Amino acid sequence: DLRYPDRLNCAAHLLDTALAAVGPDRRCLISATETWTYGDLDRRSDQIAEVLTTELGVLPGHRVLICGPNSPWTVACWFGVLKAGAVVVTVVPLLRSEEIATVAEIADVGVALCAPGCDAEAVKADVAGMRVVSVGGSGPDDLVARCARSPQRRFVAVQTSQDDVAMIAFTSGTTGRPKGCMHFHRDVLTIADTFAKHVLKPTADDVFTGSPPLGFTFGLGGLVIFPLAVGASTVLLERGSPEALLAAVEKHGVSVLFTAPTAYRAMLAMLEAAPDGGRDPRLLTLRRCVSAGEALPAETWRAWLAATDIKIIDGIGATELLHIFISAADDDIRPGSTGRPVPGWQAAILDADGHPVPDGEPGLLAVRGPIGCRYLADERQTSYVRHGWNYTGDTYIRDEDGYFWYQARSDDMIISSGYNIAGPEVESALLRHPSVLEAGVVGTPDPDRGQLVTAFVVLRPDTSPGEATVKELQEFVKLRIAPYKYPRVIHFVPALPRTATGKLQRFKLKDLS
Ligand code: 3UK
Repeated sequence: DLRYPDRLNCAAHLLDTALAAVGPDRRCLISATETWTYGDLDRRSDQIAEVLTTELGVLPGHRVLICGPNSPWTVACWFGVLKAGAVVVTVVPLLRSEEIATVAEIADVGVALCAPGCDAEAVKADVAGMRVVSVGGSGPDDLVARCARSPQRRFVAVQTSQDDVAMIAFTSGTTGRPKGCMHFHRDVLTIADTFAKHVLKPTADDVFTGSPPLGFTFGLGGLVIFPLAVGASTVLLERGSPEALLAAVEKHGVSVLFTAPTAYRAMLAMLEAAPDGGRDPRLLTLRRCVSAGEALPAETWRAWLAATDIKIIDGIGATELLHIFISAADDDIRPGSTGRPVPGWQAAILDADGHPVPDGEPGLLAVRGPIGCRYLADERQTSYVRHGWNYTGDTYIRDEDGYFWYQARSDDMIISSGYNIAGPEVESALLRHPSVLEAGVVGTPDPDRGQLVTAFVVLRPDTSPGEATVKELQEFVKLRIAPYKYPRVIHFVPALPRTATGKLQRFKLKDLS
């Protein structure tokens, strides 16, 4: 049942529910230097709302940009802005000032809350009328200092409607002008009541951690909304490298992990078998692992199962639809497949005209459910939302049992000598070779074949990148998938270009060759 009261402020609702369930002294946000209880988060977000409304002129409906690392203060800003009835605008950190300025202009941002890492002054110069306030920096104007001075009184959260916009999340897309995706207050609760409730099933005793930035809705859901909706605690890492993830799991007894496929592979390369051949002693508390952002190859899923006895939950989500809408669940898992629609969601494979494509054949993934895509002032709305469905831009196959198998981003399908080839399938085949750590496969222009299947491969440290290895990898692929798909060109590289959210930047690979 996804009905919510008409008057709904998702921030106040989440915190009030958690406080009623676990009380104010329960640990909520844990960072390298601080531990905040639920009471701390409630009090500090009240103070932020107070400062925003009384000192910074923020009114309900105003847009407030938050640019900060995964930290307790970034979370407090998120709750404070929403309690004030304003709209949170999120970006992933590490954006350059020019990109932040573009986002600020599209979203008509009045106030920007920026942690020290974010180039606040540079942004200010570019956006007329935007006030930049530092968070966790120094000086009397810093938000943390303002909060310390503000009266210790309760802020009565603005009574927004369930379908008032709560947040505008900018897509982590790798090309083109950034798109702002608007989501309602009810949408924030809906992700906890669909994917989290039916698939993840967390409890108040769980400890969450992961690598995605909070400015990316994968991170916001997995590291803030899901744990807080059940009164659990969450470990926020400023740098969620694979080393840092392993260390955090051990140090804080983490039970739920959110990260992307590359990080699972990198962690596997670092794991040590316990003396009895069992699980790495650092990972004993781990219970659930979620992977999203790009496809999880069956090989990675199997290797993680062998090392940890945990079945990774692969799920596809999108900024447009806030979080995960197709996923594996408990024992309902086919390695290499994304799984089936999350309860509450429908998915279909359609052609461009909205007609169904038969099972077993590739087509466009179309989904619909409790959350929809609403771009902020962007004409691309009508290419994402068509025929009553959200077209995610992915090519998928549904099998006869209803499982969805990722092929590629639709505009990344390689066409070589008339064959359609999905780069990720070739990548999965390469990853099965013991010398391959990472692989990225793209189509590059070729006068004879139209496009050539070209692979970029990161080898394990002990392998030599010579012509013999090229031949060996090509033969290896030919034996495992249809031979016409094998990479005719293989480049060895030290690393693959990826976004802050773990996605392979295929356009950069194309430029490299
Ligand atoms: C791709 C996947 C195969 C796919 C996201 C979980 O990634 C997220 O949002 P973005 O807007 O990108 C969306 C696109 O990414 N993708 C994501 N997950 C998978 N492809 N298998 C997967 N498991 O192309 C999709 O259209 O950056 C993921 C939760 C929230 C999110 N925003």
